[in-house]
Amino acid sequence: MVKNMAAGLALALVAGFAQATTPPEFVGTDAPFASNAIYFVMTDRFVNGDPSNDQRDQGGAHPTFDIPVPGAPKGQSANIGYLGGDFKGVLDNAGYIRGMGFGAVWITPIVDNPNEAFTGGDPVSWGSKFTDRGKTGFHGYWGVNFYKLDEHLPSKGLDFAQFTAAMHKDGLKVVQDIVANHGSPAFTMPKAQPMFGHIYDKAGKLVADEQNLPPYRLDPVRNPLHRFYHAYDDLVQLSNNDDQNPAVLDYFVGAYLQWADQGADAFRIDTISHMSTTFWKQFAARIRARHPGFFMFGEAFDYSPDNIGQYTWPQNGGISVLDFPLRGRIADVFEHPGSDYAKLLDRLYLTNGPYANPYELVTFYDNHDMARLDASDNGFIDANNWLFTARGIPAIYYGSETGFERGKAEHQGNRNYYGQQRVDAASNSPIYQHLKRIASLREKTPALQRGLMVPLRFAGNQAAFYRVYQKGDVHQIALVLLNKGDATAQFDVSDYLQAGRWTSAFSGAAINVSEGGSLNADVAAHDVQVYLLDAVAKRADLVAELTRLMDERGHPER
Ligand SMILES: [Ca+2]
Ligand SMILES: [Ca+2]
Ligand SMILES: [Ca+2]
Repeated sequence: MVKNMAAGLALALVAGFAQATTPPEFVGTDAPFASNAIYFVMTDRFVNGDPSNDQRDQGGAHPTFDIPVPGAPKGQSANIGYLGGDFKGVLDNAGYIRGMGFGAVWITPIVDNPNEAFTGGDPVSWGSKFTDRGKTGFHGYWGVNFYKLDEHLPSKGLDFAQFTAAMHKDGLKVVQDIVANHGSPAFTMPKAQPMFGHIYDKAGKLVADEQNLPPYRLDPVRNPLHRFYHAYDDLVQLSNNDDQNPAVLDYFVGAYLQWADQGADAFRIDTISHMSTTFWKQFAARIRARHPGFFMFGEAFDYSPDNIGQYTWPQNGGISVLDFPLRGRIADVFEHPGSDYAKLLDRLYLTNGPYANPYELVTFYDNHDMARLDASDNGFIDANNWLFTARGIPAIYYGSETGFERGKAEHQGNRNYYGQQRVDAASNSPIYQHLKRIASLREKTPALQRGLMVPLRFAGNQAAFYRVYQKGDVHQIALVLLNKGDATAQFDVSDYLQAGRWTSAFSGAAINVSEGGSLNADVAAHDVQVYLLDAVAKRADLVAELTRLMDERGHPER
């Protein structure tokens, strides 16, 4: 009897010991890439680091350099020619980007684009949409040879592999923007132009040619050069790659493996919804067979979570997406003072939502394909304070750190040249100063990068939530308090509040919270405060809520 009791006691001790040393895991995502915030540059429009690759005389009768958009109002401008930005311009500013608190740079497509301005399509005018006549491939999205670098980007001693190696040395990952749905504009030219509508293989051999024919006139059955394309159109005059053709899949897997082998760390996939999930599943599997865990996120330009969630599911390739549904609400909230933070809450989908994992979505407020955020400096500051503390991986479009060309759409200045002078002056901008502060905090705070999110209060100008990351040696509870109002806000938090010594992430000041106590804090106008408790979650209702969030994180069928 005594012996049995001793055995029972020993078992209880073992169980107690195991419980004490291995607390449950509370993790939004473990994808290593989610630790990085992303700075997105349109390479040609960031900084011209090497004038010798500008190709200023390119194009003959259809020159490609510096083509202003006609019809600009006085004092404004936009441009559809190349303006000189290149790998060297990005690398020269790696310290600037890293210093702001970013861990990755997303660059526009690097592959060879046509060497003339396009003569078909509809003419580009001030503010026009879906117009390409007179435009060049400065943006990179008009691929012709997906195995070859465009001549505007590299410098001597700085090809893509050398670029990624140098960026890595400076602490930055490289997100490569990839396209598989389409090539270049392929029809409606008054006279067929070289390269447009063509696709070349690694050896430089022509493998596809639209021959300036309208898609319905293509003959994929008899003409091998038409087989790459669907015989129907998709996006404006762009060739429409046939996602059912195994040769198309092989071509793009081969091309993008080549660039991954040369050091790309992640892919942003253009126009993902214009190809089948069958294609993407095979594509992702073949990339990850050689590069396990390779992070990818797609652009499905669609504000319906029902439509875009499917790409994230494992059966469709497990590719994350840009968070368009949340982006719509972010613009609503931060472009309009007096708006309600509650608008953001129902686009987070923290449990049983449409996404395999909402913590892996790439969050943003604007990009090159829509009007830039039309907000005041305070609106940008508030938007950044939100993006860098809420769930997801923040992506900031170049120039947003100074409110560059705010409110402007494509062909109105959205993609204008930023340049070294603006980079050098950026630290004078209050947007930059606040962005650097919150991005640098996210960079050193695992809970803000990858922790579960526990909403507390989203109302009017105030939002309060926890982020909790608990795994292995890391156990961190962050309390985020956001105020987008014009006056100081007082927060009094007691829900799920664990007792202990909390510290202000910015000032380091300590606040002791007793059992059942509350945390009172003032947050200045258009500001954020973050309080950290480096402790295992042990308050019972907090643990219960974190367990529920963990169990129900993401799509129920994932
Ligand atoms: Ca250049
Ligand atoms: Ca070219
Ligand atoms: Ca398509």
